[in-house]
Amino acid sequence: PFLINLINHKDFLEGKCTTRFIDENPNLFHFSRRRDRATLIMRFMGDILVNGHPLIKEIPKSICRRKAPVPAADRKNPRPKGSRDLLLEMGPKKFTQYIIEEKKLLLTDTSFRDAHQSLLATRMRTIDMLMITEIYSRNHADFFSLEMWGGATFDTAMRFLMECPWERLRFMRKLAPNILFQMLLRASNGVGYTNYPDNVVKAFIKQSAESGIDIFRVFDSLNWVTNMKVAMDAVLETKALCEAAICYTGDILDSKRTKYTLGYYIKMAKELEGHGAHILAIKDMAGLLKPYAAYELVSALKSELKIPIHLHTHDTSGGQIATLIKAAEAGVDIVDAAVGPLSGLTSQPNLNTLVEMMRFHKRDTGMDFKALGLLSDYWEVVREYYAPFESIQKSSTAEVYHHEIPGGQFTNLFQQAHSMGLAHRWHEITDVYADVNQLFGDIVKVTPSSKVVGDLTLFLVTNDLRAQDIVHSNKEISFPTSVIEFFEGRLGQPTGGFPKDVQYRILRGAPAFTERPGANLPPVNLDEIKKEVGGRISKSITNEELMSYLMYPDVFIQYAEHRKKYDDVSVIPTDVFFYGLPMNEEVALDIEEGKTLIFKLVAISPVNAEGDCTVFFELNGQPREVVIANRK
Ligand code: 3PY
Ligand code: ZN
Repeated sequence: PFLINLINHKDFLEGKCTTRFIDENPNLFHFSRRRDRATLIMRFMGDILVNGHPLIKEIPKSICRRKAPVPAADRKNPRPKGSRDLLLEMGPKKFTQYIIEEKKLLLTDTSFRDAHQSLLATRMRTIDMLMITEIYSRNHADFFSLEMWGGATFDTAMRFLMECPWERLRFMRKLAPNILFQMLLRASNGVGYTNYPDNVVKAFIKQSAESGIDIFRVFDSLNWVTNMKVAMDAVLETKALCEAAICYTGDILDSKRTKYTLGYYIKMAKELEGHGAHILAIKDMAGLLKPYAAYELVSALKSELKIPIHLHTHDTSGGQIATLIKAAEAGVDIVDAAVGPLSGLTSQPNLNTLVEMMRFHKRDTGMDFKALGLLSDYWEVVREYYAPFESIQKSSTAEVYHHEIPGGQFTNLFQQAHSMGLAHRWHEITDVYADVNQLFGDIVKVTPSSKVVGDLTLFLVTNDLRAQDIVHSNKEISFPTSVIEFFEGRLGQPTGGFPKDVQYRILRGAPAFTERPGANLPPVNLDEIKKEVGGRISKSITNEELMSYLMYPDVFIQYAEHRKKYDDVSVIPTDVFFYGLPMNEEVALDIEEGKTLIFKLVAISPVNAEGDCTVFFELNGQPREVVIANRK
């Protein structure tokens, strides 16, 4: 088998091997039998039936197993021309000019990313996205963009869903080549929670653009422009659009809040434009930008900048559609919204409603009511699959103006609190969150700075401490690592600096950085790590997988082991993935083009003396069984 592996190796065939070839290719020694993918996937499905899915603590009373209705589309004719076709045709400069001249209010649909990040703890799976992507491309080529990648989706895809984020991107790209794909990038924090070395950030961006991203929304969690430049420069080296963000916090209309004023935002926006941004984003991650403030901010930005403006908000207060409308009146070019069933509360405002509210106005989006309704019908059913991940929040709330928790953090923080047995203390948690923000000197709160505030909040609540106790008591406290690192300056510098007394207390007088964190991180040897990881998982890895490893080393290894053990579980429909296949029912899995596996569940044996169950299936009509250790 070694020889067969060797003579089939691409580099060997091309005569490119050196004397180190064998050392550099550990996979040559990987003489695996031809993997029987069906058996591996069957093992996963058997495990779910016997032990349940580890993410599902409580099976919902009624499990939704309805197929989400996919609208009809004309698949015979070429796809309509979309925003991506225009960008490729015109290039960034002309394209942004076209945006500015366009009268219509342009729309980004966040359903594939922020909407489920904010409502369903980012648990939406690739299969539910792929089923509808082509419909977007054929029936909805009038969207400005689909926000469908980045933020927390990268981490959760591997950590919880056991699927590859890059495959999601590439498969969606294939199905919708005509609409712009947009991602959220945390500047030097990539799609992670910490600053990465500059060469990692650059390599990640280059790979993301090659794999299909057209617009990078780049933001820094402390609005520290110094920390955004490496990422912005790297985007500007690709053919993609660089959309740089000002993160909005506070209230520009409140004259008592003197840190985050209109002048502060204008100054930052001009700096970003000066650094080459193609588009400016107003990233209102918690939904604090009130309608009249939006009117002032957008009007001022429109008169000060030459680049288009793209507004993002969250509807936690219930009033943010008014913000979008006032922003449209002030001339905002593009706004984010989510299709009805994935909108509202901590997600974006309702896209279908916004379209109707703008109907017959001079900035009418021109989008079709019925076609959008059909998208809603699809997402409505999909949301039901994820019932266990819904947050407790049933209604919109003005409380957000007090706690300022970003929409994308809200459900995650709640899930965390829930798993720590603190769900019943949720309102206390949101109060402490607001206190911790004040303790930190009123910072911009967005991933990862918001995670630091969240970590300290949960720490204080579990230890029955108050934010004020930190400075005023001499008690020995072992703070969460993220809090120590934040005060060490590892995420960067907050506006106005760190409060000195709090910093002294948390670092116990140890010194902190004041320069850009990435400037102190040595570059990573990408080739060496690639080989090392290949050795660890006995399989050579792609550049995309290398990026996954660099962002999340342990999570990637755990995901890769899972994939080796169970193959690609992303092909399993969501109801079967989370809740198991019902008895005597069939499921068809398309494991690759032209290859379908049809599984039917026939029986599950009682637990035997060894603690195992046997699960009996029919696979494409043939009896198959799998023995599963009962861990319950
Ligand atoms: C993220 O970084 O994931 C966000 O959604 C920030 O708002
Ligand atoms: Zn958001």
